[in-house]
Amino acid sequence: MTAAITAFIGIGSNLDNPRQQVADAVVALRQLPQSQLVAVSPWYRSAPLGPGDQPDYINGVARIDTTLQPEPLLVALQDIENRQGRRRDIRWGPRTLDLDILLYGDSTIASPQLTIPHPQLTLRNFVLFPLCDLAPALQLPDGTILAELLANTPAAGIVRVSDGDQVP
Ligand code: A4P
Ligand code: MG
Repeated sequence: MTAAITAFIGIGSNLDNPRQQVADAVVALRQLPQSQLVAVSPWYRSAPLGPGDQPDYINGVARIDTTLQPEPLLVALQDIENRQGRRRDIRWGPRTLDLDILLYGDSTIASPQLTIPHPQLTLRNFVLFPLCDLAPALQLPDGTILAELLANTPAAGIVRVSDGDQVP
């Protein structure tokens, strides 16, 4: 039997009732094959990073333990995005649901489909805050200590809007 890998999934939405979108995403993540949803961070409201005049985002992070390999995991996440009405037109544009693989165990991956750790992870407070809520002692594959990164990350533009969801 393959040992399960701990992966962290970034969740974001800024269209069509974002609070409901992220709640629906959690329900879908619970049903991922070969995986167990272990924890969901508090939700944060964050100012949009990217083009134009778009609504604020709701962001959070989920921890799963999975025996899916990274590529099938990406396909399963994109399937959830599509089922929640995701359209892909503008890079960094508004979206009903965005699910990014932030970390997959200690793996470092650079393929045409996948870059892990997620390249923007260290630059985005709306990722670092919920990730640190879930895994305060985490080190990135290159040895960076998450808590040190967070200590140097301004909380500008983000507000915590809930406690963590209960995962039975
Ligand atoms: N891809 C490569 N690596 C990964 C990974 N680790 N996880 C590829 C997921 N996908 C990965 O993604 C485009 C391609 O990235 C995928 O086909 C996959 O093969 P996409 O989700 O279709 O397109 P996108 O989301 O427009 O681009 P990207 O680069 O994923 O955008 P980001 O970085 O996800 O940024 N502001 C706030 N406040 N909160 C947000 O959540 N999100 C974005 C989107 C912009 N501004 C935001 C937020
Ligand atoms: Mg994405």
